[in-house]
Amino acid sequence: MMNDTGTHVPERGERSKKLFDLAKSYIPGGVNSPVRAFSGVGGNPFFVSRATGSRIHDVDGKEYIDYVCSWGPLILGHAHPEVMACVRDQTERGVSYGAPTEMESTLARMIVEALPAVELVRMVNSGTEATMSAIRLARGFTGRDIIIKFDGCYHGHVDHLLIQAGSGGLTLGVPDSKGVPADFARNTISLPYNDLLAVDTVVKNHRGRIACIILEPVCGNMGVVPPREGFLEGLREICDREDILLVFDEVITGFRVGYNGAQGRFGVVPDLTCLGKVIGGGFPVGAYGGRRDIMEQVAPIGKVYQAGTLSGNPVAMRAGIKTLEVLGREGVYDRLERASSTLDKGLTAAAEEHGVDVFPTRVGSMFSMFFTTTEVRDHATAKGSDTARYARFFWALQSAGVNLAPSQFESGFVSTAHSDHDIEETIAIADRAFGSMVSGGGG
Ligand code: KE4
Repeated sequence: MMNDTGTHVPERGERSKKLFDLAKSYIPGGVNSPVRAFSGVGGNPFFVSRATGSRIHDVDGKEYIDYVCSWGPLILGHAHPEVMACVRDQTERGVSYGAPTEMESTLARMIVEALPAVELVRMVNSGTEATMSAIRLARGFTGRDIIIKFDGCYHGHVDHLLIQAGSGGLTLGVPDSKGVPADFARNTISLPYNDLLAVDTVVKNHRGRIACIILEPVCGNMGVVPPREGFLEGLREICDREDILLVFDEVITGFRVGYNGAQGRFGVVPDLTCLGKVIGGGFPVGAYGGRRDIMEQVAPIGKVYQAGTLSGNPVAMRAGIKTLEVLGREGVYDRLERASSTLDKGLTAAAEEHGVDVFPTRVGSMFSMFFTTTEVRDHATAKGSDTARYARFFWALQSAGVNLAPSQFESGFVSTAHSDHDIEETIAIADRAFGSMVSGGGG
């Protein structure tokens, strides 16, 4: 069948089709998170039966090499045996207590020891909770209301962060989701990523009123867009000069681009850090942490309230602890880097050989490939890429058993479970896909 961008979309298996119809009877769009509905590439999702290592299997018996990895958490691959053993052991001891456990301190200590910016950390249940709480804390600590974010950075579905910049990004933002009162947008300014001049201009226009600047230090939500040379350092200088808090949303990059996060990789220390995904090893965990003097403003010792029934959940803590333990072993990130670099170079070479214009981006084991001839450095240039060609590439790989992110504006992830054979097979499949895109006129 053809989707509305003229891309050939292979028929889904019968069981996935039936399950999608059933899901749509009870769940909005049939999914519990919009991006899973495949609207980014036009077509329907497969339904999963199981997954292990680098492979995910759908209910119709098809197997895929998986580069979504649950949108980042599964840096060790699906159902890592050591993580699963810890989870099984914990479930025998009870799955939630509503009272403190040593495990929470163990994971907190591991995070504090790994991330230069973090002296105290609070566990929550998602990345959204982490960023929402960090913003509240920044406002409570500074007594200021305005926040600066960047177009294309996604920080979860917090009302005041679902904001698209007004024209030029120098005006106050307007909501880009229904249900967000205009008043909530009044204190959010969204600017072009990698544009220090725009930040400096806005900061001077609103001197003394800006609580924080929040960003993904490597953006993963417009495809992968790395910080340009000096961007992170420049933000640090502006924040120091203006007493603004610098907040790194490391929900994706935390323990992904290195054991010390983006803050360790780029050597820029924020005041607050938001975490999620990898630190839960596939279970619902988020966290926010930072300078002790700031974090001590959080209830019960401070006046900034935040709470959560399942925060610090024992099962999730055990999964997170084991995940970070495995990541902390000698050579793990070197292996991830080698595999990710081989994939990146192989895909790029295959595209070039077939004369397909691509702009590949990668930081560590998070990667994307834009179909464009221009450098992608922010939301505008990312949106200017050819998303219809991405969709054709996506479906060519999906048909051949490779599961990429079903949207140009997401990241792909390599895990420690991706073998050399997986990488070679992916490159060979992509080579054929590029060839068909050219010969089929879709080039
Ligand atoms: P969650 O509330 O989805 O756990 O985390 C929100 C969040 C915060 N910050 C960053 C940088 C994020 O990438 C996310 C969530 N990421 C998306 C995909 N890029 C999750 C996938 C989905 O929405 O289903």
